[in-house]
Amino acid sequence: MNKPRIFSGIQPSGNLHIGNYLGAIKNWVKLQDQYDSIFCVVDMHAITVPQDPAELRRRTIEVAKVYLASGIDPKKSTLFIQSHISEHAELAWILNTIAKIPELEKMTQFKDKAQKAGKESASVGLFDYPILMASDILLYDTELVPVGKDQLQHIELTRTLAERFNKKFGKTFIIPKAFTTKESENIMGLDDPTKKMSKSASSEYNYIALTDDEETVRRKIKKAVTDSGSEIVYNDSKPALKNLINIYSLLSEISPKEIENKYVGKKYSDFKNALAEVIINYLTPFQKKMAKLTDEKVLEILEEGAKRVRPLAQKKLREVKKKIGFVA
Ligand code: ATP
Ligand code: LTN
Repeated sequence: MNKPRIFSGIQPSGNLHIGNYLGAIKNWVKLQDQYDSIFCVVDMHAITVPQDPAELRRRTIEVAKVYLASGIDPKKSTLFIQSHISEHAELAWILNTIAKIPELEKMTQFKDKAQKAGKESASVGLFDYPILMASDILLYDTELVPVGKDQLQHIELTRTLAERFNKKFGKTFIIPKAFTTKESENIMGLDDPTKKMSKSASSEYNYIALTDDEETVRRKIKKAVTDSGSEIVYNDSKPALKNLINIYSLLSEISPKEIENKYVGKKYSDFKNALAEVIINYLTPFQKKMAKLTDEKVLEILEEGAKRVRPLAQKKLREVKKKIGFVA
């Protein structure tokens, strides 16, 4: 029996942080054994907000290195760069014609990012972003899409578009489902526990980047906001501490309850020092693995991945074009 397919991607639009790892990539590593897995570096999504060309190139390769150093195995999973497969953009154009403007207008991510860019300067690409994401997913007969919870609305729209197309033109697309776990719950910003940790945050004190060195990790954790009081407890009345305990727990596989017990009678500073060490213990071997990966090797893996997925994308797009009446 063929394994069911999963597809996911991350934008090369900033420094990847421990939220991206804990919320998304860590799950992918587990899933790749049971699923036919495709992981993409979505550079076409990244350019929906302005990007410096040299930085975009560097970050695209860096995201692929993060996938590999985190444990995505190119023998088990397929990795590629979105812009290497032009069918993504072509299918997006076709899906544009069945999507409705209000469906896109209500997307939370669009509203947030458009507001950040300034309503007048937000690009049409930013508005259309969820359609490109739907194309990524639907081109490959994806059954499950492992993502952080912030992406659920986009996956709901993908399902709506797939159902609408199937109804209008006959069964063509598999209706995908989102796959989230407890771990894909948002890791919050270190400077503001009410907002998710984000690579496009304005302050570097919002996140721990996967490339941060020891000194930076210690400095950022020391500065991380905490709640009033002095006890190390895990509950909703202390959201900043809860977030720090979550990070500790997910990186060390020690439960929040055990962490509470471990720090009874200790100070915030004791807990924070220990948390910095837990993060450093994860990042050090990870960064060593990343440093060993050469650009040439990574590009080879990405090229190989594109070769593997291209025939799948071409077949699906041919089917779509035929169904809508394009002359072959
Ligand atoms: P930006 O804030 O610039 O939009 P991002 O940091 O949210 O970027 P994405 O590329 O949008 O990163 O997300 C990549 C993956 O990481 C997605 O599956 C997303 O759900 C997950 N993710 C992003 N931020 C977090 C977070 N703070 N906690 C958990 N998962 C996250
Ligand atoms: N929108 C996603 C990135 C993304 C994606 C996808 C995720 C683009 N295409 C397809 C899953 C499947 C994000 O910003 N996290």
